[in-house]
Amino acid sequence: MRERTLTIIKPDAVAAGHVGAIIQHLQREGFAILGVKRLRLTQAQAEKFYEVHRERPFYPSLVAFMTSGPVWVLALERDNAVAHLREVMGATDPAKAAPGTIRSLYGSSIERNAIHGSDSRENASLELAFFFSTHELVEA
Ligand code: 3AN
Repeated sequence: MRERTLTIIKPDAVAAGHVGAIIQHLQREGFAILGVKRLRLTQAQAEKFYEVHRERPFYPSLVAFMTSGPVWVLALERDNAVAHLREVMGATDPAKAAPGTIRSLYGSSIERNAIHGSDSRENASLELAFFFSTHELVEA
């Protein structure tokens, strides 16, 4: 079933010049891009976005990293988009991510892992609404 999900190309991958390659990778995987924004997350936005991790020891460092430079936020659509993006991204730790996955190719540590992808359909809806209003999502 056709479904939407959200990805963030993180500051490490943006700074390293991997945005073009990552977008090409996603398009080759059949994702249509319904919306795109390049922005720098504020402290408040990053804290809210990663709210579920607030109690984790890596939270302050994660928020600092995610606000350290510009990110690209993309609204994506394809069949089974949420699960497929998770597959294409690879495991959280790039060292454990399957060969050929985006994190394996472009990530450098468990924190600086190149890309975010929504982990459920519910979170995809919440995360899409966090960054885009409905009229900003344009059908392919
Ligand atoms: P995923 O992004 O694979 O869904 P989550 O939701 O467990 O992984 O973690 C959110 C983000 O927090 C990761 N993308 C990564 O940047 C960071 N992170 C996760 N685990 C760690 C860790 N053990 N140490 C440092 N950063 C972490």
